[in-house]
Amino acid sequence: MEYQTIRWELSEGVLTVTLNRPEVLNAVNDRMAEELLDALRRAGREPEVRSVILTGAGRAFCSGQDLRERAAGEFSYAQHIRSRYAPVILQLHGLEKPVLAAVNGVAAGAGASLALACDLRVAAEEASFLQAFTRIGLVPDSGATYFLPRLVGLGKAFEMCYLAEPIPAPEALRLGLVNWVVPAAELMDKAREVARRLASGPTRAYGLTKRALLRNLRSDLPAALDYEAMLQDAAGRTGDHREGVQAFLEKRPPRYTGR
Ligand code: LHQ
Repeated sequence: MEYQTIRWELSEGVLTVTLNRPEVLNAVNDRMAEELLDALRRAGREPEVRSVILTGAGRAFCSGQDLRERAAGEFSYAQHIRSRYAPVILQLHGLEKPVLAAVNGVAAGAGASLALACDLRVAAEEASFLQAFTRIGLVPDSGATYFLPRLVGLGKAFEMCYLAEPIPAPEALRLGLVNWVVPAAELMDKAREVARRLASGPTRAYGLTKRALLRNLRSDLPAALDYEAMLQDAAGRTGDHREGVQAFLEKRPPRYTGR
């Protein structure tokens, strides 16, 4: 698929996907949702991709649904969310490689949900998170009601969804909504530093770690212990595990290949 609304750049095992409609603050139209899904599926398939950065072109990360694409209320929102947004969120969440959002500016509505569905978030000092939905009489969607209470607690999630005020990056850091805040000029350097480190790590173990953390959000302790044991069998059979132990015994840094 030829991309018109996003950019795909692969370098040193790090795939950078850039939402690229800066004139509308990277609002998501049908085409962008399709391209994003295609890019994330490719990221899962291609072994050269060992970590992913999601970011936005221009001054915003993403302003959510393109409100100009269709007249309000004139199509099935349920069908639109199920066919456009849910597959992207599930793909981001299920991608068994580390995924990092580099939040360069405002992340609003479903744009915030895209950032929340990533494993890690680094934000520019000027970035903000806006649960814009109730401003236009809508319900938070694309995973916002799933991720927000888990990341910031129910009380803060209510506040963010009801009042729909932007949460500036420094406050987002205090809340645990983002992992790092850096000056805008350093955003991509920081994102690449983290993503490169992850891209040279034991990809399969990271993927299985993601699976365990996400599944065990919904498990009791005996089930969590059992699931970890099962995944450890898979990790224990990888070449990267053998290399990790060998490197430890030889007192040298490991050279992981992702296999
Ligand atoms: C936009 C947008 C935008 C089009 C800025 N669309 N043009 C899922 C499926 C089904 C139904 C509905 O919803 C959903 C999920 C959702 O995502 S609902 C939430 C949709 N998003 C929003 O409500 C946010 C709308 N945008 C804003 O509130 C502001 O633009 C923010 C706070 C993000 C930024 O404000 P400013 O920095 O003041 O920028 P601006 O408003 O001047 O925007 C710049 C341009 O971008 C402007 O165009 P113009 O031609 O006047 O320069 C905006 O119209 C355009 N734009 N967001 N979502």
